[in-house]
Amino acid sequence: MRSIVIPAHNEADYLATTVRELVTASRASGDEFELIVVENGSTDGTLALARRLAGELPELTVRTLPVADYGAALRDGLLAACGDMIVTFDVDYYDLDFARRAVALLERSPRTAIVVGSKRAPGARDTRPWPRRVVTAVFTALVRTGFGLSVSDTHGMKAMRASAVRELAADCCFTTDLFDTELVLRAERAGLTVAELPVVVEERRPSRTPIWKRVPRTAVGLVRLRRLLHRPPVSR
Ligand SMILES: Nc1nc2c(ncn2[C@@H]2O[C@H](COP(=O)(O)OP(=O)(O)O)[C@@H](O)[C@H]2O)c(=O)[nH]1
Ligand SMILES: [Mg+2]
Repeated sequence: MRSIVIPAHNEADYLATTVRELVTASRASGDEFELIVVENGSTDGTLALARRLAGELPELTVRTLPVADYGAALRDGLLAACGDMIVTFDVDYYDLDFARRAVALLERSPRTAIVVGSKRAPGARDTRPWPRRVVTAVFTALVRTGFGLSVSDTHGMKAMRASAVRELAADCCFTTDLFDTELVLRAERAGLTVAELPVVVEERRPSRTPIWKRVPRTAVGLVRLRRLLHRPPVSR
């Protein structure tokens, strides 16, 4: 079975469209699937809406945590997922064709734990505004030089082998913006392969968190993550 995990925070305007589109397309594919929406800290009725949708759509499960935190929501969803393959999407950024290709890659390469949908791999097209592209480029460069990251991106859509990432996700200490990065680094340090596929990034709405807020928070987080993950990657 396949699980699709989507963190959701103040998504009353977009959630219903995304969920319905994903359920309709996944049903049409014929594969068994579940959709897990993990809400936390919303103030706009997202939770009530998600629960209403779950009443209509048997494949949808809604989970909720008290405090707004993207990484904590993603981690909760990964740990709750029942599928052997897990795909993570944003409410405003998803691509079922990426999911299909990434899961096929996981199925044919047993040592691969995670496939990242890379905004920076050759062949990718990132339509976000240039300041966000620059932040992504600098962030990835720092993680590649500072942590030995092998892929060209850690944020955004991913497909994962549940048996490989469950324990790693449970071990992750960082939530908010750095959960994805810690998870990918932990997979590499466990000697697992992290692969990437280029994606086209077309967000359905502009970013809601200004970069001037995100950059200092992420910089401090990276220093703390460096201290936590001081061991070098297992050589392959
Ligand atoms: N559960 C949860 N989800 C969040 C939180 N912040 C963002 N998200 C979700 O994470 C995804 C990406 O968020 P978005 O605001 O589009 O971030 P950006 O595109 O990186 O600026 C969306 O599905 C959001 O609803 C949060 O605090 N908690
Ligand atoms: Mg977004």
